[in-house]
Amino acid sequence: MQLDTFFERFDAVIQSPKRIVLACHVNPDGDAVGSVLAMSEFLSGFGHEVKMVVANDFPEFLHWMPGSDAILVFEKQADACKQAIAEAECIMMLDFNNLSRSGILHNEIGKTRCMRVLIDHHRDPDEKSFYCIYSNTCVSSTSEIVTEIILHYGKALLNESISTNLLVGIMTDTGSFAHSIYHPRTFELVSVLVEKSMPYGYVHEMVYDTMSENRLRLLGFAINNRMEVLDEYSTAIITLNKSDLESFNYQVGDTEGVVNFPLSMKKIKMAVLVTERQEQIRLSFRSKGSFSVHELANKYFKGGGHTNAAGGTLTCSFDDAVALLKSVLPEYKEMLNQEE
Ligand SMILES: [Mn+2]
Repeated sequence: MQLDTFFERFDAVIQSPKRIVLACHVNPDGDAVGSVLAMSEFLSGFGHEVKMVVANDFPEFLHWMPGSDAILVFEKQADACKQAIAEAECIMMLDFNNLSRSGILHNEIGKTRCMRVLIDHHRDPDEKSFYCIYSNTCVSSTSEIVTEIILHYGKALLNESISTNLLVGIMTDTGSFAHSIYHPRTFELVSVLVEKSMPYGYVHEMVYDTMSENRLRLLGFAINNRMEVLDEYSTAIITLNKSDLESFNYQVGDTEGVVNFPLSMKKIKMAVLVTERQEQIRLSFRSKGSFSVHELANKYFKGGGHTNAAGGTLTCSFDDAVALLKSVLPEYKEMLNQEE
């Protein structure tokens, strides 16, 4: 959808007060939570009655984010979430490209017939299901898009809490400005946000320097004891099963970022983290350069995302998931070993 069409339709949506529900992908990360919180406050300023709904809880290191207390978590507050979704006159989905990525919310949102808006930066958005779409895969984060949308309505609307939440979204989706930055505009937007946000050092510390001892030791264990380097495929795989996670008293968010560490080796082009969760196996993929983990995650692991970062889930056993991953590597051998 062209930008002017988006704003024409988005304008029509926000002109008169409505009951709006904001939702994001399952296992919400900093960008999902940041963009939802910022959009919620922005829309509330136009007189809308806004409810934020997520499938499951988000990591502890995001719980300080301004306004996050108001987020309804389906796993804990199913009735309130169902009611909010059923009563919504408009549902806006941020930081995800397909209803199927909304986890347990999928069924509830699928039942509704109200207007749907999509704001996202993942590949292959499901365009059919949305009336109004702002999808750009060449930006760092959904929070970057939300910053552009709010700036369209005026810089004065960026107050301290909105700016802080958007800054967290961009900061976390770029690994603290290390990757996924495709143009200088990202830094221009960050500069605008930092002018209004809580002090930059405070925000960074709240996100990155609030780990528990267990979480840091789990990272050390993962790299020392559970990382397999497959030189033949320029790939490193970290596998953490249920008992590994339990022995470090795993909390939501504790494996966040673990997958990025193997990529810091020069010889590694792709890193994969496989974790055993309640009823499923979760895979996180990261890559350097032109190798697309989106394609791989999409083809074999019921997932996708971005060229250099993607996720997937399987419902098989942990060992089968690891075996499947290893079995598909030969197909990508040439691409993984290509000089950039
Ligand atoms: Mn994102």
